[in-house]
Amino acid sequence: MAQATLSISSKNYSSWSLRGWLLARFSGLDFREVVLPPDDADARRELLLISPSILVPCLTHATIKVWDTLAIAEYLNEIKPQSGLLPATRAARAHCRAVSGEMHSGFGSLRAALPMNLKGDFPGYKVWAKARDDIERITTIWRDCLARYRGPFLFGRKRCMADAMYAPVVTRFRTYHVALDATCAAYGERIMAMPEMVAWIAAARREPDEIEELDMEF
Ligand SMILES: N[C@@H](CCC(=O)N[C@@H](CS)C(=O)NCC(=O)O)C(=O)O
Repeated sequence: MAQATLSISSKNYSSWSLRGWLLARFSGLDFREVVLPPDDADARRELLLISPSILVPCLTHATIKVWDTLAIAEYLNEIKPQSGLLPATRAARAHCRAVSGEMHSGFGSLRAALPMNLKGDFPGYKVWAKARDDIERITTIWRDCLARYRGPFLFGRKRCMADAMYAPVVTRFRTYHVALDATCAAYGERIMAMPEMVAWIAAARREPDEIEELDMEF
């Protein structure tokens, strides 16, 4: 039986849950997922007991509890150093941490304007200027990484922390029909084709429909 549990919430709406879950899957950790319904007051009380920040994802590994996605990524890298969550060279690791940090602490305009909604499909969606600046920066990061480390993933052959961090951006670009250059579009296809993403999206589609108050930054 899995020694670890990962608490997450809506697979359709919760981008941080997706990131934490992908990180755990990329690491190869044997874990059980605990899905807390985000619109249920009892579940929120349960979350309060599980996660000190009252936010998901939260990883419990034996007696150790880790919350906040970047902390989870670093913890997983520590317990599964061969999994490639961070690249092999110090310079690439520094770069990977920097672009992962940018996603973790930034791109607020993009997150507010284009919330993750895997079941949504909004052709012709008007993207406001500040969110367009975020899109410009994100696609510059992707192009730079793919050129420097030669793909197919951001830091080369293995999926890493940065790919998990940007996966919900890939889905947002599809949901809101954001036009991309060929390099970024191909990267997006690659992320969407990962078996982990296919499984997550299938589960999101099985979730009950619209939780209206979650049709916002989440
Ligand atoms: N900085 C946090 C952000 C986590 C976060 O915002 N999680 C949202 C879901 S995507 C949440 O738990 N919301 C709980 C709630 O609103 O009840 C991280 O990196 O994990």
